Parts: sequence; C-alpha cells; structure tokens
Amino acid sequence: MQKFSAWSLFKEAFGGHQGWKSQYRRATPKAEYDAIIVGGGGHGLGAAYYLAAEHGLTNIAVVEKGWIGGGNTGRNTTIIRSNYLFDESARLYDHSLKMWEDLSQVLNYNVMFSPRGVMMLAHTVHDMQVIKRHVHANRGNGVDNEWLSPEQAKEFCPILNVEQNIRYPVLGAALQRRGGTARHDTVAWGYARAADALGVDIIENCEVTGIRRDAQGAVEGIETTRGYIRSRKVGVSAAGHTSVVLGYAGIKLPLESFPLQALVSEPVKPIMPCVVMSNTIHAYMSQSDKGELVIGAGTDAYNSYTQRGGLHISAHTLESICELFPVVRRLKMLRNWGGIVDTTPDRSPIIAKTPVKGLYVNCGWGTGGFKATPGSAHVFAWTIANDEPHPINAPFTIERFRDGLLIDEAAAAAVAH
Ligand code: FAD
Ligand code: PYC
Repeated sequence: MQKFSAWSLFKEAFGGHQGWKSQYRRATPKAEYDAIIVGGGGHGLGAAYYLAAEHGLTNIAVVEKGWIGGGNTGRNTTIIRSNYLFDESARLYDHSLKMWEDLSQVLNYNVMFSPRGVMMLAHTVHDMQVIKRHVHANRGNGVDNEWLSPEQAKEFCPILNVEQNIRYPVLGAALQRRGGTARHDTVAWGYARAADALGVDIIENCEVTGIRRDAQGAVEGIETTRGYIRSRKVGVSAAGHTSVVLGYAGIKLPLESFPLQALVSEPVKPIMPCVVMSNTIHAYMSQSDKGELVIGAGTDAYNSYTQRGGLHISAHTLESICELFPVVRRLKMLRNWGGIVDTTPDRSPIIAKTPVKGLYVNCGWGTGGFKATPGSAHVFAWTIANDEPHPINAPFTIERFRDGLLIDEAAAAAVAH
C-alpha cells in the first residue's frame, strides 16, 4: 500500500493548486478550436490529454462551468475495480484498470493509485450465488476475482465483523486483489497538467449554454457564458448534466440525474487495509491515505441537481457500517458532501457518436465512473479523433436502448444503486 502525505507531496512538487494554476496556457477562449470538450472532470480532461498525446490534436479546449475536478471527480469515494459481469463491461473496465496501473508514470503525476484489494460481501444465499457467478464470469474474461470464506475475509480485513449472530452475517466474499483506490482530484490535476503541457486550453468558469448547428444540422460551435466558440467537433463529458447540454442540440437521452453522497470520519491511524463493499446492507468503506474512513451512501430516491443527499440515507448507511465494523462506532464524522450522477436504464455508460454530426457524448456512468476514467477518456478521444468508436466502446451506443441491445449491469452492479 502506498503511503504519502498527499498535500505535502503536492505542495513540494507544484506549490499547491495555485502553483499549478499559474501554468494555465489561456484563461480566455480562442475564437475557434479543432475540438472542444465540455466538462473538466477526469473523463473530459483525460479525453483532451489523449486527443493531444495520441491523436496529435493540440488546438483543443476543455470548457468547465466551475473549476476542474469540482464535479464528481473530486467528490467520489475512488473505488477502482473491473469485476463487472458482462463481456463488454469487463473489456471496458479492465482496459481502464490496466491504465490506472501506470497512470502516475504516464502523467508524471502521482495519482496515488493503491491496488489494496476490493472485497464484496455476501450476506444471503442469493448474494452467494450472484457473487460466485461474477467470480466465474470475471475469470472467464481474464479478470482476477476469487471467492473467500468468512474466515479468509476476516484475515484480509481484520476489523470486519464475521460473527454469525448479526442481522446480515457475512457468508463469504469476492476479492479482486488488483482493485483499490486512488486520490480523486489528482486525476483531474494530472490530466490537466499533462494536457496543458501539450497545448490544450483549459478554461474554467465557462458554462456551455447552447450548441449551434449549421444548415445541414452539423455542429459548428458552442455558446458559453464567455461568448461563442467555433468548433466542428464537440465532445460532452458533463456528468449529471448531460441531458441539459445535449438538449441544446435537440438530443434526448435516456438519463436520470440523482444526488449521491459520501462522508468521511475524523482521521485515525491505519486500521483498514482494503476496500469492503456490501450491496445487501448497502455500505462500503475504505481508509484514505490521510487516515479518514471513506464511507459511501446510496443515491437519493428522487431526481435532483442539488449536490447533497438526504440525511436519512447516510444515517441508514452508518447503521450498516457500525454493524460490519463495530470498531468505528465511536468515531466522529468529519464532513459529508454529495455529487450528481447520471444514470442509464441498464446502468452502463454511453460513449458514442450522437445523431448530430460532430457531436460526441460520454455519460451515464451513474455511481461508478471514477474507476473508468483513464479507459473511458482513452476510447472517447479515439471516437472523437476518428469519428468512429474504438472497438472497446462500440457496444456502448445510444441506439442500444432503441434496439434492445442492453448491457444490463443494473442488477449486476456491485453497489445497491
Ligand atoms: P465530473 O467529474 O462530474 O465532470 C463533469 C464536469 O462537467 C463537471 O466538472 C461539471 O461542472 C461540468 N459541466 C456540467 N455542465 C456543464 C456545462 N453546461 N458547461 C461546462 N461544464 C459543465 N465511481 C467509482 O468508480 N467509484 C466510486 O467509489 C465512486 N464513488 C462515488 C461517490 C460519490 C459520492 C459520487 C457522487 C460519485 C461516485 N462515483 C464513483 C462516480 C464517479 O464519481 C463519476 O462517475 C465520475 O467521477 C464521472 O467523471 P466525469 O469526469 O464524467 O464527471
Ligand atoms: O462503482 O465501485 C463502485 C462504487 C462504489 C461506490 C460508488 N461506486
């Protein structure tokens, strides 16, 4: 497990966020770009980086309505894994997991990827069947995953309560040892710095408010709060707000936006060596390198754009956490927050061309897109550069909802949302 004091390393290397900011190439947009990415999260900044680094497109910009990494990228609980059920998903998420493994070296920026293992608990006979099915499907796809007894689970995570007399006793677990965590915001900063060095303009406080199309219907530019910018290629990576942005081009997507929240405890010495997730009792926890216990709650049951969730949702999660990890009962909560995720009916993303020429979309990651950041950004850049999907994202179209070719990770998701 990597152990760093993130802030001290960051300050030493770059003089903090302000230090990085001073390297901005451009604070105001040019009149025209070869391509524009809407959304300065990990997916958007990553796509810009790969467009420049792998496809030679350097007259490009990322426009972000707030500050880079201020969306879900900087708000998520950073669980990274590739143990998805279906072949299409396994290819996509494992492509990403492999990219995480050397991302710090590629970007020359420590994203603090820590493959400490992700363990998923089974509490019922149904859970055991479903989770074992995942283990077999994953192994068939060359993705590591293994079944553990309760005793082996406890050996891997000593603070886990495996007493059999609790409400939902642990009956076993699946362990993906290559899974783990990273530091959320460094991913945005690392991609931003690397893209910036290749000439990409990163423009904050610039909200897209319209998409202009020519007489043939193709994209010709975007309206923003900082004026009109021409471009024949626009890639949208605006998690949580994709329907709004694509609505400007007259496209309706099967997406719903929900608040998803998380919280951290006060920092403590290392007590938790891995990530533990429980779908059934709906709780998951890991420990950050700063010592805080990182705990995620469920999505709110209603659509909203507020970046916070209902208190009763986190209260429910904390009851489950205290049952699974009695040792944390007396810890105090340090802070909580929320993000807005957009979700498709089959809980798989869309990474695709749209019916509008020159307009591309990367969305629908729901509660699970952080892990996909490098892989998604990589194939999205390919799609924009070549005006056709990379083989890995070819199945993740908009048309699958019309044609019934769903990649139905909904029931298969490892978390109960
Ligand atoms: P974002 O980082 O949200 O970036 C999109 C950007 O678009 C934002 O910065 C936004 O300001 C900008 N934008 C929106 N509208 C406009 C506009 N009109 N003009 C310009 N810019 C605009 N995933 C996992 O894999 N593992 C986890 O453990 C995990 N935990 C999560 C926990 C929480 C509490 C939340 C909220 C999410 C979690 N996720 C997790 C999901 C994950 O965070 C997201 O799927 C992922 O970060 C999406 O990245 P992104 O770059 O697409 O989006
Ligand atoms: O996709 O692993 C995940 C996840 C955990 C918490 C939110 N998403």
